[in-house]
Amino acid sequence: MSVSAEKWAEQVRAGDVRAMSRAITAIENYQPEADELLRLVFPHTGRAYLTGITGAPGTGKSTLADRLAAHYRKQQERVGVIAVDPTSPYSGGAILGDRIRMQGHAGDSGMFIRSMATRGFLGGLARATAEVALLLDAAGKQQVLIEAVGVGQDEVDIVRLADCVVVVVVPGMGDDIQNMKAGLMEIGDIFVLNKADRQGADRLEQELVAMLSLVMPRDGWHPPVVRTVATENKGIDILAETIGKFRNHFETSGKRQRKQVEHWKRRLVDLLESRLLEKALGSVEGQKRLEELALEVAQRKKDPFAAVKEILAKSGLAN
Ligand SMILES: Nc1nc2c(ncn2[C@@H]2O[C@H](COP(=O)(O)OP(=O)(O)O)[C@@H](O)[C@H]2O)c(=O)[nH]1
Ligand SMILES: [Mg+2]
Repeated sequence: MSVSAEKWAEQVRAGDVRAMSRAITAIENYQPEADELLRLVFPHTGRAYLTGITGAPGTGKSTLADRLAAHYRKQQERVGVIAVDPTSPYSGGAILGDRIRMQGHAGDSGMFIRSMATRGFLGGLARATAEVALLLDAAGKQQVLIEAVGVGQDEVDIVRLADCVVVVVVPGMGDDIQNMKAGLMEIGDIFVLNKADRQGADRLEQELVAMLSLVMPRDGWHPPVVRTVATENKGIDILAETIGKFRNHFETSGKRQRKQVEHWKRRLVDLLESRLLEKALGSVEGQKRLEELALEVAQRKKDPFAAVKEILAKSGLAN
């Protein structure tokens, strides 16, 4: 490492793009210095507002995130965007696909866009995303947008770390509501009916509203439906306003703190789990011993409880 962790943390806090990129790579690769960096910047976090944007591929999440980001920038808010969607047109702040869409943000120092690799993550994608969000928070980004395809548990975990979860649906995707994952229905704080320029928008809205009326309001909040045409920048201001309302609702009712405590409880358990695993099986011999024990258990030479007991004893974790 060419600079000290302290210097690095300072650069991150100043929003230095190279320092941030290096930090994100360190997080992605689970490098020990990432922990040290996060430890140093942690006291300077807790100010960013995290909005998760999820929905099926092609519903317009990237377009919405992009437009929402532009909206916040117009209000002089600093924005960070994390795209956990392999098909997203962002790449490390550069544009891969849709040039026109991102052109407006190129060279804007108040905006940081990062697309995360989605494969082969140690400790899970949700962990890496949460840590990158912390980093953006430390760098003074006031609005952090997290785009994730809403398909698997991993993605649900990703958006769960957000303060506000926006679920995007579009007309014309078969029996839309019926196909929608029950999990998505439950985690959505705000539903966006994007591509409202398309046929079937009215019907979908009716279905959505009917469905949402059956969902119990959470702490007095009824998830509203916002119609947008992201490509035409329509409805973005109302979406931003609705996110603001949600934020106010939870901040004034003190529920945000409770959510945060829940969040950190989960994160602490995750951390503990990975640290314990590291301690128990992190070494080369640990891995070898795991293989041997698994074989012995498979051959019924040993029972799994004895095997675990042995691992714990070896790593000094048993009393
Ligand atoms: N007609 C229409 N097309 C849209 C709208 N929003 C996004 N799209 C298009 O839908 C496609 C997928 O958008 P994208 O943002 O990449 O979706 P993602 O996969 O959910 O991130 C792109 O071709 C967009 O230009 C919209 O409101 N109306
Ligand atoms: Mg996308």
